Amino acid sequence: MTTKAIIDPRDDVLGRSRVTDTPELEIFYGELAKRNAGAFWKRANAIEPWEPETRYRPTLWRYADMRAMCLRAIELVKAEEAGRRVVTLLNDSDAGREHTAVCGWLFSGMQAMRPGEITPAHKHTASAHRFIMEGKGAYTVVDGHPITLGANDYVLTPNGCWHDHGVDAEGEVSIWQDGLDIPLMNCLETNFYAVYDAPVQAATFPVNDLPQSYGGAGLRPEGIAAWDKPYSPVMVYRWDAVRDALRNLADVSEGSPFDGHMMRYANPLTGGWALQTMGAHMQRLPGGFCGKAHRHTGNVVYNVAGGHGYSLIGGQRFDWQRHDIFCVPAWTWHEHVNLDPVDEAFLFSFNDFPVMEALGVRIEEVFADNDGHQICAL
Ligand code: GTQ
Ligand code: FE2
Repeated sequence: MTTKAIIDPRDDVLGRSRVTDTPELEIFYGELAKRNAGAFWKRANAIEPWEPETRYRPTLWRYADMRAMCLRAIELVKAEEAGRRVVTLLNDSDAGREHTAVCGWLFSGMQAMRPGEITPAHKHTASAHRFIMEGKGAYTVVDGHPITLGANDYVLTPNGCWHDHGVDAEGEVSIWQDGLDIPLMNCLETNFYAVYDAPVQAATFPVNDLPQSYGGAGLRPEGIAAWDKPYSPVMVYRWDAVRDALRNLADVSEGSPFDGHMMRYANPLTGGWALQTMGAHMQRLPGGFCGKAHRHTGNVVYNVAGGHGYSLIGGQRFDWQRHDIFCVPAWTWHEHVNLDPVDEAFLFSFNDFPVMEALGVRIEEVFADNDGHQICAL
């Protein structure tokens, strides 16, 4: 006879499964299994945890290390044969490998292109966005809108849009961090893919027409066709403008005790997220900033846009510097520290918060003990 072990003492209450298995029940479970059926009470406590139990681990990728891997990929595989020459970032756990997930239902990779190379035009149901880590002369074309890209720019490839990328022949090797919701789309079984009937799209609009129409100083263009798409018309958010906006905010605000000065890459027409399924932020940690800990539903993948410091994630310390990438899995305590006493640090991040919000499950908790700071395990 097997006895149901109550792992969590909180489970020994009415409303939780407390069934003691008997030989008759074991036979019954076998009978159910033959009928593609099961006993809910066998699984109830596991599939209804008291709080979210992520299978993902906080993970950090050093840019110095991963940049070398990107350069090796450039030597080893042709861009046109790879389709996209991307080194995927995989979580430091078994979780999500079957979905090529970095954390939760998010995908991330580092895309490397040499001058003169292109990524052939295609489209998919998955949405994409990218943070440009280095390079010169890089560009993307989104539904016929050409967009030039510089270091620390953030650019959108909304779901269903044709896109191709490239680097001008006179440019430099370019390395981008891509974020996509491929795992989510495959989980939902909604992922379609198509290739364009030519390697690159014809530019049907002037270069940078969308950011130059919609990206300005709280202004909205009149007298042109109304933007009727469910994503941001800005398409690219320029680093200089983002950095200046954060410094301006810092001049007049203390910022958040968790995140310092933080700005959402917003759809200026709605104030909401730029994409329907993924959001992004840039945050500024003032010199000496020592953030407090909180946790929330949703997954976040960070890219260090500048400065050096560390983050305590689930009690573990991760030191970071420019363009290191790290992730914070759902419902995991985290706090950020800028190790420079004077100079500001910047963290870019992308997340699945729009999904959490759309589903009514965006939940946050503040770390109350120890003056708001985790005890570091390392
Ligand atoms: O650049 O279109 O990292 O479709 C993964 C899938 C990049 C892209 C990725 C993609 C792309
Ligand atoms: Fe793509």
